Amino acid sequence: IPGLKSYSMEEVSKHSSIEKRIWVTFKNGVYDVTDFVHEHPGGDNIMMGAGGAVDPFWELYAVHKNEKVLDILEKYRIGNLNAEDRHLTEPQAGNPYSTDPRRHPALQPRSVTPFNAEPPLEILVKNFRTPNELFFVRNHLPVPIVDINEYKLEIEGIGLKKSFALTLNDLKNKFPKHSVTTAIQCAGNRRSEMIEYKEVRGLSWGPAAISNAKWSGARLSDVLKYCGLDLNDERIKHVQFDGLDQDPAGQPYGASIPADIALDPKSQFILAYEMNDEEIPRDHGFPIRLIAPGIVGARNVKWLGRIVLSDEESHSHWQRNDYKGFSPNVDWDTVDFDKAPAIQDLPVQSAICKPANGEVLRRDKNGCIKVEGYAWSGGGRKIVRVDVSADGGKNWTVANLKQEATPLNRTYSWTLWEVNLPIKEGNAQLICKAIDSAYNGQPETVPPIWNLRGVLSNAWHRVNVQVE
Ligand code: MTE
Ligand code: MO
Repeated sequence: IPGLKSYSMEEVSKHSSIEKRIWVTFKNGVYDVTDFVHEHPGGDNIMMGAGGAVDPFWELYAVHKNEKVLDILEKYRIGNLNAEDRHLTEPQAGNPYSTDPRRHPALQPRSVTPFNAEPPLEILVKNFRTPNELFFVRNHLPVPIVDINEYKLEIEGIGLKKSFALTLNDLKNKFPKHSVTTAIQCAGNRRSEMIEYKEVRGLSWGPAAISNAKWSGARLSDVLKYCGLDLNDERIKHVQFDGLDQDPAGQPYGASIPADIALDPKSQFILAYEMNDEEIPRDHGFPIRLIAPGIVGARNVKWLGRIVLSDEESHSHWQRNDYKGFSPNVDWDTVDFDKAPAIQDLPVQSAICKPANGEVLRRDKNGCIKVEGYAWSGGGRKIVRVDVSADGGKNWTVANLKQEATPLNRTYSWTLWEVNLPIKEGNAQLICKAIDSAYNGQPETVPPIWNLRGVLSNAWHRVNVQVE
């Protein structure tokens, strides 16, 4: 825009805190976005661009690529970037997602860059172990390219005399291979039902942001014992995990899990190199992924690069300022992320996968229809019952459960269920609800559990059908 004041990049870079005001550049414009910071839908991620160009971040977080966003930004314009510095803001050649792997065409994308997708519901319940290429994908950043000859897993922190760097071969050859079957569920699974009630910030996941697989690798506890760690060292409160995927500021995706769970050999934490007996696919964490059975998807860190034994939680954005639950009346002006614990365990969940919403069905000779779905609970709690209703919740039929013969408090894989449900002709609402081994159940409706990030969505699942 001619006539506006011209600034150098050096000048812009001095404005990278609220006190000194926050300036950013986009293309040739200079913007003072200080007053917008608290309204930013991506929270304090905006601070990653403070004092510099936001172009590379916008390449990554492609939600910005629409006119509404440009209109908002233009309101904060204070000047132009001087001609000499314009080359600094030009996006680097190539799209950071161009080296992402190819995906199965059946996966339904909820966002393409980064790639987030879920399989169709009726396919999800066909297999107790979800095939690798159909397992839902939740990436925050481009999939990192890992050279297997260079790969090292770094281990450091409290209780270790020195830091360690283990190769993939070390992990495969120095430790017994251990397998665990576990479901991984995103905290945002079924968020779309919360969005239907009231808008939230987040990807509009249906009920298939969950999948189940057998994972194999070295036990975390075996690897740490090999490093000389006393697993009962009381000084260690959290185990932090960093991925090899990084944002443009060089910050890795990271998470942490309380030490008393992560370091307990019975928790079966695994540094996995196999998924369903195959090499882990790139989308799911090649070459090494942390498997934290019973713990929310977000902490099952993919492309694992570093483990830190610490007295505090990971400082990652996704640990401290995301993936937390709040009361329905908390909004973006009042939310205080320090006040809520990070989601670790997850509440009991279930969903109807067949028939599909809106389906027209015929009854069998006994006046029944077949209904199928999944159920799962966090913390290793086994599903003990699934109730299904064909009349909006007046009468319930108990479903047949297909599950592993694992103990009540250490069942990490999901339960698939099916039921022949007596039903009348006409329009009907099918409902399912599950009970876990702690006798926890699901809430009846969304409003009392609605929250601004749309996480922990586990109300009774409802599907409308027409019976002829
Ligand atoms: N690990 C890394 N390094 N980067 C990520 O973006 N996403 C997390 C978790 N681990 C993520 C990650 C989230 S939020 C979820 S739900 C699961 O991975 C999804 O695992 P999947 O893609 O194998 O289904
Ligand atoms: Mo997630």
